[in-house]
Amino acid sequence: MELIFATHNQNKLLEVQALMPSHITLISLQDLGFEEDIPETSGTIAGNAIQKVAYLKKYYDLPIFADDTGLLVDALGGEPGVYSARYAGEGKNSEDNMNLLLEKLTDNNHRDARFVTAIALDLNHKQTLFEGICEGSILKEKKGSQGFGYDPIFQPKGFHQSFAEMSQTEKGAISHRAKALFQLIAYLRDVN
Ligand code: ITT
Repeated sequence: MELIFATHNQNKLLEVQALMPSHITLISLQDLGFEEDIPETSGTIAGNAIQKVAYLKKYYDLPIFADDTGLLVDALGGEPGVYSARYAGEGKNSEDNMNLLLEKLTDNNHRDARFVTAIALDLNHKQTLFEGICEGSILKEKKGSQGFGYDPIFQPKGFHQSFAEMSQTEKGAISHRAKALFQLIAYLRDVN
């Protein structure tokens, strides 16, 4: 089957491509030549995933899914959460976002955090939501150069490396995104 993945984030696309079974053909926004920004103005992670799918649905009548992800830090009351992409402000990048987070946690030893991914699917005009969570903690400094976003400062629970020190396969075995995606894949297998 063919499935549109409504993301402009090439790193997400690569992670998802690596985990998709061969009977599902992923169509990227690049494949479609769709360059428009997709609004993400909902107050929740799940709401943003639903919003991205609904936006693309206006243009394409194919099965579509979208991923919205946030990093929730306990000591900051769940920040940056739904604001993860623009934590340090509009026009800022992942380095700025990580620096701000590290600054806010300076001298704080309570560093528990989790990544939450919501995947929204529209299949034959029926909407379904899947969620994946990866528990971990925020490191005191950046470690590693793989992955993307907040990966250099996030250490998943039970591991001694940051996500950015892991290969794509290692991250893909335990990540928030993989957990949500495996549910999506199982759902698609059951409905077909
Ligand atoms: P799309 O909306 O086009 O899919 P995006 O980069 O805007 O791409 P999100 O809103 O879901 O994606 O991401 C929110 C922020 O969280 C953004 O800064 C990402 O870099 C970061 N992020 C998402 N997934 C991540 C992951 O697996 N590891 C580290 N950071 C991640």
